Amino acid sequence: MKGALFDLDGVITDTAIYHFAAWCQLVKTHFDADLPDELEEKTKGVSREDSLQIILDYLDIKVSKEKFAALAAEKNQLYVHTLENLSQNDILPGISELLIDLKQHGIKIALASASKNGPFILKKLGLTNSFDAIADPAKITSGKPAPDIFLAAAFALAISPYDCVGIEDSIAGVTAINKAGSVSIGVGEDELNHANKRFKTTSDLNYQDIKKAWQAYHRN
Ligand code: B16
Ligand code: MG
Repeated sequence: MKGALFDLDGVITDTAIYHFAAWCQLVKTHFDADLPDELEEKTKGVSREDSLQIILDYLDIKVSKEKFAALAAEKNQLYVHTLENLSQNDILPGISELLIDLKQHGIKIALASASKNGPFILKKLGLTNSFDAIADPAKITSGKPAPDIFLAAAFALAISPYDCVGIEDSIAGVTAINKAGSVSIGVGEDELNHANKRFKTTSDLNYQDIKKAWQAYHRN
């Protein structure tokens, strides 16, 4: 194990509620509609544009290209506005310790988030220096569940994806790690049973158990 590829939302900090609140507000304003909770799970880890398409399909609404771009931009404004007070206090439990432990064991660390706000959020959390690389989601062809962002993150570390673990909280994200050929570490419930190893919460994540999971996978 040489590299650790981290998802952001749901693993490092919990911005999912802000994403979904912004989508709900957008849809209420423009279409006077409400979104069911299950759409939060369906848009987790999914790019801004793909999330908007999922929401429009659910509402059975078609919009022009221009309107689509304007809606995506407005959602982002609403979302970024809610991030204003984000700070070190918003780092999920166990993550700061894990990042330090990985570094002490010589493991390189990269961000593999679908979010174009990733660098801004890491800065707000005071974690920019903990990362050796940040994969740019604007430069990849296909979002999660495609493996592209995890492949880009491993490439940015100059490490083979086979020598990396990926840490994810979303269904699409775990699928993406598996397709990339890295060892998938899921953080969540049974919906992540396709992960090579699953932890219930970020507090349960630790270097020794992650390393064991990596070794067990490579023994098989
Ligand atoms: P943005 P992750 C994902 O982050 C979120 O889970 C998802 O809800 C969001 O649509 C996506 O980032 C894009 O974010 O609009 O900020 O570019 O889980 O991949 O870290
Ligand atoms: Mg996530």
